[in-house]
Amino acid sequence: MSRKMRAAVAQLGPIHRVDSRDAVVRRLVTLLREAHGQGACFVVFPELALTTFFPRWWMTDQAEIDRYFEREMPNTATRPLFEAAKELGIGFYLGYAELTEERGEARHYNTSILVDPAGRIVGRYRKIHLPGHSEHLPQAPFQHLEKRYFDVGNDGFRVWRMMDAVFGMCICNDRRWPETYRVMGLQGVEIVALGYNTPVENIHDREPEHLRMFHHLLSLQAGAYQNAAWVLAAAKCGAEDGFVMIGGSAIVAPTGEIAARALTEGDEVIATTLDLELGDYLRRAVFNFAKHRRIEHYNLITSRTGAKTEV
Ligand code: CDV
Repeated sequence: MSRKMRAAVAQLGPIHRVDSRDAVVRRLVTLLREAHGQGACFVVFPELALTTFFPRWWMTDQAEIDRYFEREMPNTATRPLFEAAKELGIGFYLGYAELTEERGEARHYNTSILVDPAGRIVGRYRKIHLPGHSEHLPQAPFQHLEKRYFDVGNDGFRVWRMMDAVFGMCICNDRRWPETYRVMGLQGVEIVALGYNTPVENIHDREPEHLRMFHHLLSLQAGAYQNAAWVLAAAKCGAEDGFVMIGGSAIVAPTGEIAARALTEGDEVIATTLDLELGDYLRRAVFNFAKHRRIEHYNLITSRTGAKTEV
C-alpha cells in the first residue's frame, strides 16, 4: 500500500513594520483554511512569518529589537492559528523569532516549530547557518543582521515522526548547505519543511538578480534528490517597506523535480499529493547510504570549517 499525504506551502506576501501580529495571524489563518480546502493535512509557513524581516534594519535599542520576538508559543496573538489547526485537523510548520532564557541569560533564536493536527508543538528547530553580518554597513542598501540579532541554533538537525511520516526542518540559508539535508537524510527524513526570506539584491557582492531564484531552486532540488526526500519551501516575499524579496515557493519531489511552484509574490497556497514512497527506489540504489557512503573519506567535513589550500 503506498503512503500518500496531501501537503501545502503557504507563501506570504510582504509584512511591513507597522503590521500588527493580529493582522498577520489573520492572514495565516486564511491561508491555513485555504490549504485545508485544497485537501492538505500539513502546511508550511515562511521563516519569521509573524513579523517583517527585521534583520534588514540597524537597531541598537534591545527593547526595540525584542519587540520582534515571541516569549512563548503559542501566545495570545498566535493562539487563533493553533485553534484553527486543531479545528481543521491540519499540521503546520511556522517560523518566528524566539526569545528565551538559558542559565539566566537571554537567548535569541530564529526558530521554526512543527505542530501536529491536534495543535500541539511536536518539534522545534533553531536556525544554524545564520547569514549576514553583525556590524553596521551604512553604505549597503539595507542590512542583514542575523549574526547580530540571533544566537546560533543549539538543537541540531533533528527529525520527528508525525502523521506516519518522518519530518525534518531547516530555515532559509540552511537550504544552501548540503550538510543540512544530509544530517536529516541520515535519520531517514521524508519531508523537509523550510521557510525563507531571500532579498532579490545581494548586498555583499553584485550578482545578476535572476541568480537568486536559480540558486534557491538549485539548492532545494539538489537537497531533495541527493537525500530522496520531499522539500516544501515557503517564501515571505514581495516588497516589505520597499525592500523586495523573491517568491518561488515550491514543493520539490525526491526526484529533484518541481511538483508545484507559486506564481505570485503575494499570499498564495500551493498544494500537491506527496507520494512518500517515491524516493524509495533512490534509497535502494543510487543513494543507498549504507552501501555506498565512504565515511572514512569524509573526515574534513566535520574537522575543518573553512577551505584551506595546502598544495
Ligand atoms: N534569511 C536568509 O537566511 N536569507 C539568506 C540571504 C541572506 C542570502 C538566504 O540564504 O536566502
